[in-house]
This record gives sequence, structure tokens and C-alpha cells, in this order.
Amino acid sequence: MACCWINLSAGENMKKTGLEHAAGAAIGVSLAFVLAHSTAQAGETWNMPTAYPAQNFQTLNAQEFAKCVAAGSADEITIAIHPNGSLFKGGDIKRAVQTGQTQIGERLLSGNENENPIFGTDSIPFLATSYEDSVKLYASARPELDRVLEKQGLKLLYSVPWPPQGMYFKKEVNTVADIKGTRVRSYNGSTARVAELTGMSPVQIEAAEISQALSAGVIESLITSAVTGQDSKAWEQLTHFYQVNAWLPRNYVIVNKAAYEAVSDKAKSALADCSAKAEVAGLEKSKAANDAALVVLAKNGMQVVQPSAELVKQLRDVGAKVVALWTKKAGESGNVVLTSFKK
Ligand code: PCA
Repeated sequence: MACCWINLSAGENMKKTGLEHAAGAAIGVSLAFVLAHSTAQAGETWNMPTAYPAQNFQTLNAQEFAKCVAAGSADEITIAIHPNGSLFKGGDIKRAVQTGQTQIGERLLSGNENENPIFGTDSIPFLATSYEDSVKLYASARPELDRVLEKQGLKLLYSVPWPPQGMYFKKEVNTVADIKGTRVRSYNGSTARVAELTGMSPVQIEAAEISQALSAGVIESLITSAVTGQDSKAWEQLTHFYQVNAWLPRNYVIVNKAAYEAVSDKAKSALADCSAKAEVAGLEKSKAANDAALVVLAKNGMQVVQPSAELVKQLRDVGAKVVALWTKKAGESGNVVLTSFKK
């Protein structure tokens, strides 16, 4: 009878949490949850899809966040992390949380810039190019982000920046003329526009698929951090990492508002407390991961170098065009964020 009871419970749990689309993984999680909590009073598992590898600093930070929430809520909420696009691919995570297919998720903030330019604030070329400015820009954007997400039935818990974005190539590059026609992986509107305006061909690809796309020749260049280059073993196909420091995009962790409203006050305060801690800890992890990744890239034979003055100038000119496009689209609310940031 033990088997039937467990199956039934897992099924009910599925229905309650509305996880039809994540059936395979969720059944495993639900079973584990039922087994582990068969004597507990109340408690639920929140499945947390992320798009990046288990050992990436964003995921390790999320693991600590999950532990913190379990402890702070006295196990009312158990967060099960599903890294590397294993439950939902990066591009599907926000919608999955919004529609209640899952309760919580981590996503690249600027990945949803097509919905609202405010999501792309962190990827405005050459606006915030240091960790310090990234924190300042995020503080300026946060009230507007909260407002927009609230209207979408979401609650923003925390956000952690990626390291500064550079460019990877398989040859030495000194001017924009050298990169014309290159197929480059893009991950948001900014990367795609920078690519187009420099004569490259952007190809939208999830981080989890970079290695494969590089070895298949679908792409031959990247705009990303040292960390994602390390995660993707960029040195297997590419030779140069140019430290352009174009911007520091962010990941953000969002929770479905209805799921959030349904938990106790104690759990809500654990979520707030652990989110604040995750933002502080995540920032430090990002810095440390960047330092370590730069060493790993070099150790594996990559040229980790500064771009030429000419290339920087040309990229900044392109960046200015992207900024103008963004400012026009973002209108008054974008203006408020930029004015507050520049104060
Ligand atoms: N890594 C993520 C976003 C920015 C970064 O450094 C990616 O490339 O998908």
C-alpha cells in the first residue's frame, strides 16, 4: 500500500501546485518531498528552474537562498533548484512562474526586455560598467521593476549581477572591420543590437547550449562574462577574450504572487530576509567568480586582453546608438531611472 499512497499524494501535490508541464521532474521532487515530510504538519515544495549550471555562482547562491528559506520558514517552504534549463529553458522561465506552472524561478532580467524596456536597463551599453555602478543602477530601477512585475502577477525577490561583459573571438581583433560578418551568440536585445550595428550576425542561444553551438560552428563568437566563457569551455573553440566591460547584466529571482500570498507571515519574512542576504552574498560571489574565471581562461590558453583603443571607440559609438534606441522606447519611466542613477 505504501506505493499507492505515495503515488496518490504525489498526484495531488501536482494538481495543487499546477505543475503539469514539469511532470517528469516534478514527480521526482514531489515523491522526495512526500517521503521526507510524511510526518510534517504543513509544508510545500517550490520548484525553482534556473538556466545556468549547478556549479555557477548564481546557482550556488540560489542554493544558499533555498537553505536560508527552509530554515527561516521552519520547513514551510522547501525550494528545489533545477539548474541549467533542466525544468524550463531560460526563455520559458518567466512565463512558467507567471502562469503558475512553477512557483519560483531565476531568469536573466534583460531576457524579457521585449516585454518592457525597463527589464533591459542593466544592459544599456557602457552605462554601468562596474559592480558599484551596477548596484546603483539596480537601486534606481528597482521601484519601477517592482511596479511592472507586480502588474504581471510576480514578486521580485532578489537580483545578482553577472561579471562585466566582454567579447570572445577565434582570432585577434582590432577594429570593427575585423568582426564584420562574424556569427555571434546573443542573449538579449542589447547583445543583438550591438551585433547588428557592428555588422555581426546575432544568433539567440541559451547559455546551456553555447558549447554545442560553438563546436557545431553555429556561432564563432560570444558577448558574455569570463564566468560564462569558463562554464562553456570557450577555449576549446575560441582564442581571445577582450575585456570590453560593456555592462553587467543581472539575473533575478521571481515568485508567483499567488504562491507568495498563500504562505504564512513567518515564511514571507524568511523570504524577505533571505533575499536581502542573497543580494549581498551574490554580489561578492560574482566578483570572486570573475577573478577566478579570468585565471581559468588564461590557464587554458586564452588570450585575456584589453581591446584596442580603436575598437573601444567604435563599440562606444555603437553603444550610443543602442542607448538612444532604448531611451526612446523606455519613455518617461526610463528617464526617471536614468536621472536617478546619474544623480
Ligand atoms: N552570462 C549569461 C548572461 C550574462 C553572462 O555573463 C549568459 O551568457 O547567458
